[in-house]
Amino acid sequence: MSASRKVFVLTGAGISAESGLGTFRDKGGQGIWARFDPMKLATPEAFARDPESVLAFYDLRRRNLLSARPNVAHFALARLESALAERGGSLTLVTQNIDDLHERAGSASVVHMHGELLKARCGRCEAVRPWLDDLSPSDLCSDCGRAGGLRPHVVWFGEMPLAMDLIDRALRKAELFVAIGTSGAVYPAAGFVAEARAYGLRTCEINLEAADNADLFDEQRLGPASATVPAWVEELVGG
Ligand code: BV8
Repeated sequence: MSASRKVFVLTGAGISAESGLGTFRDKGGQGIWARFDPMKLATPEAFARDPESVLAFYDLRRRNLLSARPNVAHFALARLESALAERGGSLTLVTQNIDDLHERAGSASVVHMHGELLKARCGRCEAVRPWLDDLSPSDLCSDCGRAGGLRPHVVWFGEMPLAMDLIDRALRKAELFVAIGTSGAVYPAAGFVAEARAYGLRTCEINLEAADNADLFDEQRLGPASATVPAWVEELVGG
């Protein structure tokens, strides 16, 4: 792996678990989706039906995020980004996470394929603006001045993920595909490893426990991201 200079990394909730942000489907049944029904809170239909409950759900997660801090796994990926650039290589960092911990750890280029919790989007004029406070149906859009259209700038189930063309182009150009802290349960992200294999990339899974699509990876490194990710980055660009 150490020869690889064009690296594609996909992260999931597992990389933010040690920053105190819940994962969705952890075995202990304490994941977010064990406590909240995604089909009642993370779909456009749910938002149309009951905007208050949906917005309250994201208010809770936004407050949690504002009191969270990036961990050593986030910092290791920021280091990898600059180290590869110094070597004429490149890192494409795609995350399913809606938190901003990669950016707070110093990653300059992060592709949020499922959106960003600290931004709001107006359903009327499509404007996207930073939003750090709770969000309510009576809040006015600062662009079109209308109320009732603002929603978290996140991708709900049944909605098209963001930057899919960019992601496909980067997958075709990369030499190594690494999935970190993701269970491989949600598509199209869970399908990237198969695409990577089809394009001839080496594939590696870094996870606490084997993902649903673990058999599609050439290599596996199991353990908490705080241990596995810095060690992997050191191996790739250290010394
Ligand atoms: C779409 C934002 C059309 C909002 C999210 C094909 C087959 C079956 C179903 C489908 C299919 N194609 C589409 C679907 C439907 C659906 C889907 O996949 N359903 C699933 C449930 C079966 N997909 C969609 O609706 C997508 N849209 O398909 O549009 C289309 C089709 C083709 C091309 C383009 C468009 C939209 C999906 C996005 C939904 N929004 N998030 C919000 O956050 O509220 S998804 C959300 O859940 C996350 O973003 C993430 O994607 C997913 C959670 O997964 P993970 O991040 O992997 O987290 P999880 O808890 O599951 O796992 C954590 C992992 O970490 C575990 O492996 C654990 O072992 C590990 N871990 C834990 N602690 C640590 C650790 N690892 C290391 N260290 C630790 N300390």
